[in-house]
Amino acid sequence: MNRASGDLLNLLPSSEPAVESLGPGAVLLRDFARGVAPDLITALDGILAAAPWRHMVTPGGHAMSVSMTNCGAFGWFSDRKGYRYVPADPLTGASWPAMPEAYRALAVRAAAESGYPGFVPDSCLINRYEPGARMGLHQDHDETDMTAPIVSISLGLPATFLFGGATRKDRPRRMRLVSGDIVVWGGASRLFFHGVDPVPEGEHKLTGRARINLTFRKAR
Ligand code: MD3
Ligand code: FE
Repeated sequence: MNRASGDLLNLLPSSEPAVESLGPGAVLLRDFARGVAPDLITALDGILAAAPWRHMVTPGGHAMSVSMTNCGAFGWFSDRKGYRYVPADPLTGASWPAMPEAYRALAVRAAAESGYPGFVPDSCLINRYEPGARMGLHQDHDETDMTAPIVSISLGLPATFLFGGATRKDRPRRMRLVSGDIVVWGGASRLFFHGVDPVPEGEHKLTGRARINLTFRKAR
């Protein structure tokens, strides 16, 4: 017996999240971060004071339309020399800001709810999409331990997420992610191609003209 199995039982109050499977190892927790979203945005101000938004440059020499920063022991970084995780912010030379405990705890709880107990994130890449910004289809393969999932928290403006397959030619499914949604990508989905369509114009009370995505990773 579980929440999805009953009819009358589902009328009972419950603090359990709505858990939806998206594919092998991928789980959508709709609204999971909604209540704490304002606190997550408040904590972001402290991170940005030390590590401001910047448009990273791809090895091909193009500035990404998404602006980024990081917190945690390691941060994802890209320039002409390639993609990699680094312990210090190349912009300032200082260590990346610490991962706020509220961030870490939420990501660990989301992973556990999704079937990944013992997730130990050491990196949080923070993406900022202004209207028009997008992320082309790609795989996340710069991490060492592919048995660890990636936890993604959407905040602010909605976006259409592209969820592909193991090869670039697998036609991606499109799904809308809104503020407060968390997706946990593990198992076979961990190396699936994915991306984000250009974010439509809009205004959100938490973030203004922006979508912000927190992605928790075990980099090393
Ligand atoms: C799906 N970010 O930073 S969520 C990224 O919304 C990235 O900002 C997107 O893709 C965003 O690399 C997507 C995170 C995500 C991360 C890893 C995945 C989705 C994934 C791995 C497999 C499938
Ligand atoms: Fe990605």
